[in-house]
Amino acid sequence: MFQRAGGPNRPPIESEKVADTVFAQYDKNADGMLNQEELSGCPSLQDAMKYNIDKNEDHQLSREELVERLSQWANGRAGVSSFSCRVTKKGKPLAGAQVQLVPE
Ligand SMILES: [Ca+2]
Ligand SMILES: [Ca+2]
Repeated sequence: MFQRAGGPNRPPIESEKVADTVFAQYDKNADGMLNQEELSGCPSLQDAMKYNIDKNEDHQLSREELVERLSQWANGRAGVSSFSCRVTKKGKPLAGAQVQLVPE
């Protein structure tokens, strides 16, 4: 098994950036959590809630939970075949922010 530079406990910068963008877009009430209603705007994430992404099982997605999952996906360790989430900012698509992580 390979270990990436930076150690296994440090989320890649990309995951942090993606999480920020996702929350900027979907956290409508800005409480730092994505609830079921907010997740309905992003079917891929809503789907992901079925696959242990919701660590504390409060049916809401925290930024930490998202970053952790994104990191796992980025490292290709999760059993999710694909993740696609179109990110827009202020109603306009954010250039280069289409998120697609496909584990090998
Ligand atoms: Ca929220
Ligand atoms: Ca949670």
